[in-house]
Amino acid sequence: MTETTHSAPRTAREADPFPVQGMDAVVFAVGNAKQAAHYYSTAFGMTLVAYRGPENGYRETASYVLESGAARFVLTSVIKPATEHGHFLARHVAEHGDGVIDLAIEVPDARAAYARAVEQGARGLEEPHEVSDEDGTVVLAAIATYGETRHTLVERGSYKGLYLPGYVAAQPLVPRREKRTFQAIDHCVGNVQLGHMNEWVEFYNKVLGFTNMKEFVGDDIATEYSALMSKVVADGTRKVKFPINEPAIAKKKSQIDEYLEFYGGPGVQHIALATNDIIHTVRSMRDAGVQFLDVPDSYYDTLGEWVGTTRVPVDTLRELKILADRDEDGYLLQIFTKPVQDRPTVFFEMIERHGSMGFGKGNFKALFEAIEREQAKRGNL
Ligand code: TYF
Ligand code: FE
Repeated sequence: MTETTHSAPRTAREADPFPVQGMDAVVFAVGNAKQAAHYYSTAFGMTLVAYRGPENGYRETASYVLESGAARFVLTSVIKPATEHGHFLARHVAEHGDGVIDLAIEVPDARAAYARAVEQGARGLEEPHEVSDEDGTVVLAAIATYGETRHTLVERGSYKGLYLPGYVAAQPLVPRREKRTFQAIDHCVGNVQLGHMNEWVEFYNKVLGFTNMKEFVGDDIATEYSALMSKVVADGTRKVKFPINEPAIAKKKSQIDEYLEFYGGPGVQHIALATNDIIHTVRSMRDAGVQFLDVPDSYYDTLGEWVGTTRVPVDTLRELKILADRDEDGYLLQIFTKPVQDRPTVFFEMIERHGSMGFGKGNFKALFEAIEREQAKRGNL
């Protein structure tokens, strides 16, 4: 049901044209960063570590830096627009609602990365420049990607600060959890307009030297039940993975069209967060009031037959509505939140991988039917 192409990860001996160290941060522009910081602390178990705002001389914006293991979120709100950036943030939130403005990537050499990206056709947004404080120097540059989203290229070198120059240490908003809810960013998914998926896949191929992963949603699934097409690009080490979706014309209105309509254009659809204990993750998030997509009982009646045994008994998966999938490399457990703001736009996935490098293609039918039930409730199907 999905087609297979072969593009294995690069071996160490092959030079990577665009070496990356991993995701640096997911930066959100939101209407109320103070309250969002509280939500990601209490509901996602993240820890506030740094802050920048009026109290330390930045009167235009407030930014909260939260971490969970290697994952970093930055939540930014405009307080009173003064510069071009402040006006951009204000307009971004007005047009798109809460959303992701930046998928920042850590690179060993931001100048080289920027030069190569622009030479390969990327639109430059910020020329490489140094920012410094008493903890050292960071080199930043930025390029545009789909919609109004950007990739800031962050070269940390030996910088010792908590995030970036200008940020000060902040105390956690709630007591630190005994155990993290999640450990890392697994993948970040973009939604683009009908007919543009391949353009953006080629953009990542050419500009960032990313290669296509074998899993994708082709025409067959698109017309049968998903109403979307999807391909995945990743860096040479597979640390940064970016699936790109576009709507497909099917019997029903595509969930991607719903997103594009309510976000007001292309943008980040979901962030997948890696956990090593999805049972703990889902229990603690559900206890804190996070809502997940519902999965019908019938899914679990046949699950054991095709997925085999996993770390978690089927009854527990059923109780928590966790999905499971298996491929030639292993298996994965995953679950999807409902959209986390009133607009049916950004949501999260929690994923526990055991060998599988896939994205849960065995679950696409059950998942897309669950999303469609939510679309129908909103009157958008
Ligand atoms: O990232 C993925 O590919 C999976 C599956 O609208 C998926 O999480 C794909 C499209 C979509 C929701 C989930
Ligand atoms: Fe995903």
